[in-house]
Amino acid sequence: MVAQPSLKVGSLALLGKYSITAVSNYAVRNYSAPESMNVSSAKFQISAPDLASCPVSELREFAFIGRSNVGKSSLLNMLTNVKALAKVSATPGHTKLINFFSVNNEWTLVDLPGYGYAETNQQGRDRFAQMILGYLAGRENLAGVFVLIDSRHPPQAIDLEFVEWLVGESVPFALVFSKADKVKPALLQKHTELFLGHISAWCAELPKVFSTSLEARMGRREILAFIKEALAGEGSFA
Ligand SMILES: Nc1nc2c(ncn2[C@@H]2O[C@H](COP(=O)(O)OP(=O)(O)O)[C@@H](O)[C@H]2O)c(=O)[nH]1
Ligand SMILES: [Mg+2]
Repeated sequence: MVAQPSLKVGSLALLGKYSITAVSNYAVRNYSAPESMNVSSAKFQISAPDLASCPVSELREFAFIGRSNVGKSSLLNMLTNVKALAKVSATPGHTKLINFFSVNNEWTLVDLPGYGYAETNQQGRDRFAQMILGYLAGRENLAGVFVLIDSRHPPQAIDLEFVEWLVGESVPFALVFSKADKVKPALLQKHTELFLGHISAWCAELPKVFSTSLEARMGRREILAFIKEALAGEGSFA
């Protein structure tokens, strides 16, 4: 039974609900694990327009999502070492679909369309929300979702709204603060803490937090190690 998404991602109705002045002092610890994972292959499998069309699979899935321009394609390239991966995902026609990639023939990477898209009409917005939220709430082999957040900005309503929905649906998630090279460490820390401060109101346990940057391939090892751990039945995506 697929839970009906209750939230319209992309709706700006909740803008203003989240004040960014509520600073909480959460200890921000970047997840780190000694053992990472070799990515030996990453192959495009299929695109699906909705949950019902997703391929039947027993392999565990790890989904990636974030607003357009947050650095998702760059991160997927970095994680898999396959440039064509993001190319497929960015091909017109694929950008609004759920894209599946098989990694090491062992797990599945899922590239979800960005939320907050400027859909032209309500019908488009509804279809879009239905696709993403339907997948996230209803996909049985989904291990968890990595939510990309642009490090340069204080918490944005659309990201908070999305995370609040994930918590409400009990979808395991981790946060990935992207473009970390674009901000000073203190500001990265501040933006991360502000974000965690907001979501701590809804989460019993705070999610894993990663910081990534194309420079020096920062965050790659940690994210792959986290996935490896989940595949071994450990950690918050187990
Ligand atoms: N400085 C910096 N720029 C980045 C990083 N990741 C992505 N970008 C840039 O941000 C822009 C959007 O990246 P892209 O991966 O296409 O974002 P997407 O729309 O979320 O797939 C591109 O110009 C990238 O080169 C990063 O870690 N550091
Ligand atoms: Mg992209």
